[in-house]
Amino acid sequence: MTEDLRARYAAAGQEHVFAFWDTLAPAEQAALQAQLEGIDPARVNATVAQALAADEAARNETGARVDPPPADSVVSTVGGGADEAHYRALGLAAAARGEVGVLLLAGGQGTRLGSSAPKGCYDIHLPSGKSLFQLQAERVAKLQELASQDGARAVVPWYIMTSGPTRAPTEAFFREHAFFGLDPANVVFFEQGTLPCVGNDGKILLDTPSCVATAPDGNGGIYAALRAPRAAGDASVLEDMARRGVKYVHAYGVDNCLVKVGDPVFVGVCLAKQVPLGVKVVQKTDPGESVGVVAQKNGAFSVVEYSEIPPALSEARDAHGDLLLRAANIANHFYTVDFLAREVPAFEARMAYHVARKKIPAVDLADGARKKPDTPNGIKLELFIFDVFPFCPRLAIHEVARAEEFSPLKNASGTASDNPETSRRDLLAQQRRWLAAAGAHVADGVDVELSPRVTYAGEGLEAARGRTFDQTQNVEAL
Ligand code: UD2
Repeated sequence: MTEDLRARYAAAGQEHVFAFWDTLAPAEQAALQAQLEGIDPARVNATVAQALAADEAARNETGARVDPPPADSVVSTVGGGADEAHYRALGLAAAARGEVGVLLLAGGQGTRLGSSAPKGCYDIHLPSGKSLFQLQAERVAKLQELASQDGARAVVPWYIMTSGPTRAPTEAFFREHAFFGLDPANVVFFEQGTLPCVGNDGKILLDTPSCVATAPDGNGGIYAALRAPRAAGDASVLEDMARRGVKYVHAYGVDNCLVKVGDPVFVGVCLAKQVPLGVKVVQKTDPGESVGVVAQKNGAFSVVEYSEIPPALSEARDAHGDLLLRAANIANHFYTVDFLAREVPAFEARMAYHVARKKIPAVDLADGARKKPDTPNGIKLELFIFDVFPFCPRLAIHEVARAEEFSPLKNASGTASDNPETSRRDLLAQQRRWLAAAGAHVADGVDVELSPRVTYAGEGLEAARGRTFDQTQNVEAL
């Protein structure tokens, strides 16, 4: 091992990572050395210090002025209306010009769900048995079809951010399913960064005697990941977008079965408002719901995350009895590529990491045994995707109906909410509403699933008029 590597870790007070060096086989030593050379221990210390200071400040921040976002930044299409059609036309026209790309956030480890596979692989037990990835892939295909006019074949490239733990199984799942019919050339995988986990004492944790414990750097890791080469010689995502002429990006979380992938209405709202950044929200009614809330904090846009909001603020109500902060963030964002490529790098270093206190399996330095703690023994550092908000003076907040757009899969089957059962229920209820609006009749107790090949958001169901559906089924064509 090169002595200056050990010296760098010693200078940062992190020399304990070599504690078991002499017991390691040569291959293990090589693996540990390679991993340690990819980590800057001094930067880890600085990042931890900045994160802990920001966490402390946020917890003790009494002077912060937190208000609902200004009304003129909010556009609501709840209940549809003429404006929605106008926005949809703007968004579809941009997609038709090849200017819209979709960015899927799929690096989360889904620990609350209890599944070891990436969340997108999850089967919420629809009649079709489709996974979340398949539903989203077919929505991309349908959007391309809706945007294709006069014979031109619109392409909506799909960029999928994975993390260390989710990359291989995600790519394998797409290959096994032949990319769900999409052209693989338009599905671009990339990987977010990871950061070492540190103990409550700030010391880097070892997952094994020859491996540092690491975790994905949060969905805010997307900003650095967009610029990083995807593999030796591969263009970065931003370079790929530039080559394709992509100007606008719709980014969303994988776990929402109702997500309108590349939503032309949302894109249209942001184009009409001419903003570099947009966020889709639904009305929050339960103070304890695990969602961030869009706010103005000390005069700047912000999302106050559910894991950091003081109870007094999450429970505060206005004169009408509604929650004061009720613009619930649903992990659904719009960007201009220009903002991502040119504006974010200028302020990125000022975004403080968040501290997630977790139970992290780690090697006990006293005896070299790997132990799974039953109380939080350390922190994972993560950036949140909305940490860019305070640096962006102009953004659009697009309010949509929860029943049409948001039913996240967070928890295991049988839990109280946000689970496979609620996902299945909400998607089938939405499609039952679409069929009723089209003049079809679905018998009680019957579940009729409409494939994204049939409809993207309830349009194109004229052929269902007058039909009665009396058997649970998945409809791939009308
Ligand atoms: C997210 C939002 C929260 C609310 C909630 C709604 C953030 C930071 N918080 O909270 O405000 O909107 O969702 O469902 O967005 N992900 C990565 N890499 C990571 C971590 C997460 O790609 O390192 C992805 C993850 O795969 C998912 C999305 O980001 O698609 C949200 O992650 P989560 O489900 O862990 O976030 P949650 O529920 O804590």
